[in-house]
Amino acid sequence: MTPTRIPSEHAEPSIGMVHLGLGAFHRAHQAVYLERNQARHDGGAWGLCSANLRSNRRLVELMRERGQRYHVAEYANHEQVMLREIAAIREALYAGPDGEDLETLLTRMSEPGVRIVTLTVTEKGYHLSPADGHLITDAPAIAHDIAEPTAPHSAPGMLVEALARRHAAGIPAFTVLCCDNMPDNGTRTRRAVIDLARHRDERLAEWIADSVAFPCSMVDRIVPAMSEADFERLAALGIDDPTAVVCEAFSQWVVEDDFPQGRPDWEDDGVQMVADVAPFETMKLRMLNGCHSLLAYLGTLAGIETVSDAVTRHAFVGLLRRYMRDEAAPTLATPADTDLEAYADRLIERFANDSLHHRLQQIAMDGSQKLPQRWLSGAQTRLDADGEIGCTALGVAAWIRYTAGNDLANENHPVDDPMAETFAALHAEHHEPATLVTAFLALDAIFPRELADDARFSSAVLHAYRTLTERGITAALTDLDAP
Ligand code: CS2
Repeated sequence: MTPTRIPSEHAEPSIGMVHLGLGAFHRAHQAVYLERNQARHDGGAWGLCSANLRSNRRLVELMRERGQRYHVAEYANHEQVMLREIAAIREALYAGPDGEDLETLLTRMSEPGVRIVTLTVTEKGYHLSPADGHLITDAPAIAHDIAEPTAPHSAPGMLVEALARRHAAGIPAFTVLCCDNMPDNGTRTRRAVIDLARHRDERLAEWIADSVAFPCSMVDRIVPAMSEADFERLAALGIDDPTAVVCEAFSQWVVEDDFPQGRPDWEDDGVQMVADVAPFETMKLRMLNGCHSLLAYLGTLAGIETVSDAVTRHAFVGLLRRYMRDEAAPTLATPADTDLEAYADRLIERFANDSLHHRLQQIAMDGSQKLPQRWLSGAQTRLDADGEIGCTALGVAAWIRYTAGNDLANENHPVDDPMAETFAALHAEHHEPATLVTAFLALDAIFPRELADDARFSSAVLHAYRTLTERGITAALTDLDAP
């Protein structure tokens, strides 16, 4: 295979944007759009300062050693790969409690030249209740930031402190652009920041409410965590880069156009700038991420390791198609010009990309934070219309079984979730499917009351749970077809 190579040759941009959450997704998504922008402007005003807040200090060190130049390998399939060199990140920081860069990060966020702060800190990084979006003030990082607001630990805390400094210095606020997979992600981020600011100073909270824009956005690109095998594959292509990222060729970014302090001319880099992101966001969360989570829990229970392995099985593809057609698509106010059938076909193709080795366990993590927007709000809409919810109920049953920490053949897997201890306690306490399912559905941080109390939903989950655990996955899938 001969990869196509795109080197980075532009001049150094000045820093105009700070990013919180320097993970693989940021490097393979936002930074790639900005690389294009900087190539067109030979540098320009929108260089990135990107920080890790709590984890992966080593990555930051490695990036610095390499002057923040790294590679993104975009695989269309295993014959077609594009190797991009990215130099969009001017500065990499580690702002964790044991790091020395927190002050540098806050200083950067307070500079007048920084006009946008973007975030990919994952759903749990906002410390909002997944079910209703209120700020969890007793989460340790938030409790810390309420007590010690000038040396924050959480992403909302960093935003509040930086905005407080700008306010005090008379510097206009930056725009906050959330790039995590949450519904109304800008509105949710706004809530986290304003609620937290209120604990500190009501006037600051009001200033934020009046003067900070929190546009919503939808991000889409499949970027698996890197494995040793990925690095070896890249070495065979001549790329010896411990900070490289592998991803799919597909990429989409839809952004609400609300940037009072200015923004890059992103529309010329392939970003869709729109007035309302919600139809795009809901479609992507329920269709793509909803399917991902179905595969993650059912596939892991069946001992399958990756997304592409799972979709070699007809029964799984059948489940995804049925879920998208009968349970997700009917709930969507589709963006103009969207053909949902073609969108669904394209998703199945993307899942089948076997160059990605996208591990189901990676998707399965943090289910408590993901289920509401991927499955539960859609299920409620379906029930309101007397529609189908069988695939979603099977997904919820599989997730409950998954949180026991082993698969249907009793092979163990880690349960990586902020609520993992609660799940373990429920499994230890309840051995009867009926009481176990009832106890899980009573977790109101995840399940809205109306849905949990709907007998159509709870009995479908219980039925699916019994079938899955007593008769296996094939029976549970076949059972969906039963009248
Ligand atoms: C995945 C997403 O890990 C997960 O939960 O569903 O990261 C998914 O790969 C991206 O949202 C694709 O855009």
